[in-house]
Amino acid sequence: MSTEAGALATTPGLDSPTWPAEFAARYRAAGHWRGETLGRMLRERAAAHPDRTALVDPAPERRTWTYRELDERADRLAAGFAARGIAKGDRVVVQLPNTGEFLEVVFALFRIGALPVYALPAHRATEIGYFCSFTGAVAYIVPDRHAGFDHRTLASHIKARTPGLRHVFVAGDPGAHTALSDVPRDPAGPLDGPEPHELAFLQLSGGTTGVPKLIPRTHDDYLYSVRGSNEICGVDAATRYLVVLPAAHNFPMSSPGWLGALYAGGTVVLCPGTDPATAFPLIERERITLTGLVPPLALVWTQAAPETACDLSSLEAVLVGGAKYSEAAARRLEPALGCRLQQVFGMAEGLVNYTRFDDDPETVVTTQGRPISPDDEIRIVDDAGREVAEGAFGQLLTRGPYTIRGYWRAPEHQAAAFTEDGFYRTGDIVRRTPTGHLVVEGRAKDQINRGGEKVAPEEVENIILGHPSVHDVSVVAVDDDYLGERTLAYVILRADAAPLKPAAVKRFVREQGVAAYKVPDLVQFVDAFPQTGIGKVSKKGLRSAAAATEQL
Ligand code: OOB
Repeated sequence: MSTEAGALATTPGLDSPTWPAEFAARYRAAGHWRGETLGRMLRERAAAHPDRTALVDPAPERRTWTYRELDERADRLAAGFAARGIAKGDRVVVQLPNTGEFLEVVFALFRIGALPVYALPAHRATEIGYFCSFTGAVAYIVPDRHAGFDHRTLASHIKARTPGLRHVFVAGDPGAHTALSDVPRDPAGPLDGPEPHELAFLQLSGGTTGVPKLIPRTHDDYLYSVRGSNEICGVDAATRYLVVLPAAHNFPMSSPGWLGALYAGGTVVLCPGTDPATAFPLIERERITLTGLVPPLALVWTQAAPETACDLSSLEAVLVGGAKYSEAAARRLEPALGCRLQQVFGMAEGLVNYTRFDDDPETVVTTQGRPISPDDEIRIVDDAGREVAEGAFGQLLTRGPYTIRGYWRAPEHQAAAFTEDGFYRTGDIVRRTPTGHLVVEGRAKDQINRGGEKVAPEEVENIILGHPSVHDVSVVAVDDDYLGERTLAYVILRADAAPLKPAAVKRFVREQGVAAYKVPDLVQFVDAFPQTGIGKVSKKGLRSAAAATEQL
């Protein structure tokens, strides 16, 4: 595949730009890429300690699987999927909550070399329809019901309008589809499986454009980020990691997450909810040592911990990231939860930064950490792409052994998202301290970070523009004490349209079938948008107008 960005290395089957040969050689020589695959990793752990508990799924009744059981389940399901025609390189949209089936399914797909496309449980028809059609998915895997929503109905709708989608597998009662438990589990001959430099899965980008972009991660690069994270976070066989955030998100998957725990021979405990009433008793009962939270959850846990009757003393550290964690909130976490805080500033595209255990306490509460790898290259540049003075703010560009060189099948986005020499433009505004720690100061990209959940304004704007009464719309972030940011839609109605209520706009967005976190929190009707010098809608002007409006 050739791209506008010039001489980028590509490998057939990857469908995206990859690392040039000299970089790949350097990362291998440095021992970062070790020729591992996710499937073989689990196999080796199962051989080394078959009877250790790999995972605990506490709801509705407590189930535990040893490493041997998880490995065998993955093998048998891989055979069943293969018998159903799912092959290496095929895409499979996986939308499962935090349950044992999630791990069983993704390891089965890793074994085959089929690529999970990681949907979030909150996604609805618009997102899922897009993932299935854009990736040419052959299968879609759902729970029967989750959080009051019937995923089987959604799956029927998607299947009817996506001709290439051959299978829907359901964890639980299948309705009109195939139960995951009915997929034949006859042992198959050895599967070819993927090579370490090949793709392991497609992760979703937070998104700044009308539709999310897909992030191609390879086995080698991803496992390096897991191993590096484990070293930094002290993950070992005694680690008991609680998966609180959706297991499909990069943070609870690999920073160091459930993969880190499995890599080290520890135990993964899947949390069915995020609230202290669900999580705290589990921490006590399962003797949880480590977990990862977004800042709004960290706030809630910090407030609840001093009041709880649960024993949280097993907790050694809590990782907080995904959105800016305020210094004031960060200072309160350790005393309240009685464990160490580690800040994480990461992205599904690659680069992950952590504060370290031996950082001084001020660094832990005032910075978002420093990169995992000595080979993570960091550039902080001004709008013209020139490096800023040391310590000054600028846009963060990065390149390294686990940061992608391009999105999957998206050559049209290459030049905007990556420099010609392969640096990913994160869109984050940061400064670097003398110790090399990064402080996130803001954002240059058009994205709203709703407590870690990323919303692309353009996507929401396009939906609202579909309303017959709407002439124009602009979606911006407003500051929020709890979430950090919330979404505000400024709407200009058509001259001939009857007045609308904000609730009607929100309902319209919801009815289009999108994740609930994309429904605007606030809607304001205006006659015109502030404009920039060249007549474009000024988002900055809208943001300051929002800040000045009392009733917000
Ligand atoms: C994580 O990954 P994504 O892909 O959902 O979002 C990445 C973006 C970053 O570019 C940045 O804008 C924001 O989320 N972000 C933070 C942050 N951590 C992420 N902004 C301020 N402070 C932080 N600590 O969110 C993600 C992936 C792996 C580990 C942790 C988070």
